[in-house]
Amino acid sequence: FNKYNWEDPLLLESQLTEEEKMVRDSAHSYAQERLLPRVIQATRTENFDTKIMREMGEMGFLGSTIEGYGCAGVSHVAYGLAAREIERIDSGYRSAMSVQSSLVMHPINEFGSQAQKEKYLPRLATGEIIGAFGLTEPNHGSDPAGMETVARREGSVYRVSGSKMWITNSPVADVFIVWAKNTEEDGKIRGFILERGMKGLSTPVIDGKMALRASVTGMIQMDDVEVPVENMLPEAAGLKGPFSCLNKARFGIAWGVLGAAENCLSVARNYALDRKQFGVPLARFQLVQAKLAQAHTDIALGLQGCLRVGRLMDEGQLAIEMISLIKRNSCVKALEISRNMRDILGGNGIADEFHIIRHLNNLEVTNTYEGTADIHLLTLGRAITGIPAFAATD
Ligand code: TGC
Ligand code: FAD
Repeated sequence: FNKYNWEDPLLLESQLTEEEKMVRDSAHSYAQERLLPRVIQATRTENFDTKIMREMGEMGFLGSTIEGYGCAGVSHVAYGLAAREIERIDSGYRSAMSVQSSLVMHPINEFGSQAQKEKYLPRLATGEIIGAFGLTEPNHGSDPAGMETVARREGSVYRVSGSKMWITNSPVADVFIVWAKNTEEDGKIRGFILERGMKGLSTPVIDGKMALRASVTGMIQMDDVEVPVENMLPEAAGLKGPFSCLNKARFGIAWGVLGAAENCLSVARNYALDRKQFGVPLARFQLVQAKLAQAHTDIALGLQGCLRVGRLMDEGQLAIEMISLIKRNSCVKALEISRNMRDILGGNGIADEFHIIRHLNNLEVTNTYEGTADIHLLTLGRAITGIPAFAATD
């Protein structure tokens, strides 16, 4: 038998290509050298440094799976590995990368006109402009089909009215992918590209978040915003449009949160080896080892699941339920791991300098956004039974 390598228990490294390792290594160095020194202060002051978008652009992390338009054109596995390294520092930084890449650049690349691609993608890829994605509304989170935002055609423009809530990066964004019901033409949900400066558009900050404080979150309020017809995404009709963006972003979250969990495990392991109680290191106690071993197991198996789904995406073999399976599994397990690792640090577990409490709070959000853990359970339940159980009328 080979010697067990607890730092790479299922030999993930041997399953990656040279290009994937290169992307992972450069994301690791960037995150450790540039993001880690900023994160505690950013969290204390609830501040997102927009320079981070340009730095990520320089590193080739924005829209990295897209071919052309200045994008890197790497595999989905490479995208996942980068998300894991960024989220090892903070979920908020991975959110910024996810939204720009999967929720703004992907819909423009997938559903946009050639003119839209040429106008927006190169500047989004460098981080020169920042994007936001507006699906959730004050009255509609898990059920976006009920959205109240409307787009009414009037000659060469659409008039868009409504409000979007809990929108990552909206207060600092230059462009907004907004999903609205096109009430007067086909009644379908359509995507529109709005730009800062359009009359009737405002993006107030949502203050006082106790989680994801290094990320800025706000609303998108639209009061009869005049949007040129050429700003509608021509190839997206119905909920399939926004949902297919979510597949990509949820995939990145599934990888990312395991990076946060790995950081919690690493901090707790070092602490348990150093800290003595009853005359021995905490790591000597079976109950502490059990927590570490469970976390280690969940991370190892979770990463293998993410890798498998990434390979299937790259081979064009994805079923959407696979994303629900890994997004929910990773988020639920990472949250539980962060709670158990925080416990190992006792009182120090709530101090921000040890990082775990910040991850724990962030992982409450990752469990909620992009489909709550229970919504993903119901997606899997529907696949298993053939019976949708989302609404009382289903
Ligand atoms: P349902 O009837 O199931 O589907 C409607 C249409 O959409 C298609 N579809 C999908 N297409 C692609 N990918 C998917 N994952 C898809 N899921 C469904 C489906 O085939 C159907 O197409 P068609 O042609 O038949 O019309 O829809 P439903 O209304 O019953 O809803 C089902 C449910 C509850 C699972 C869904 O609404 C849902 O996922 N709700 C959760 C909402 C959510 O995830 N919101 C996320 C907002 S964005 C965000 O949180 C960003 S955080 C960013 C960050 O900071 O990182
Ligand atoms: P609700 O839908 O009201 O759900 C509340 C509870 O009810 C949950 O536990 C849920 O699981 C449960 N529930 C709901 N329906 C059912 C059901 N059928 N069966 C069983 N249980 C159910 N959205 C965007 O569009 N863009 C963004 O950039 C974005 N960024 C975000 C950033 C942050 C920090 C946060 C917190 C949220 C963000 N969101 C964003 C919104 C996010 O996607 C929603 O919060 C999420 O989809 C849940 O919607 P909700 O908050 O309205 O909760």
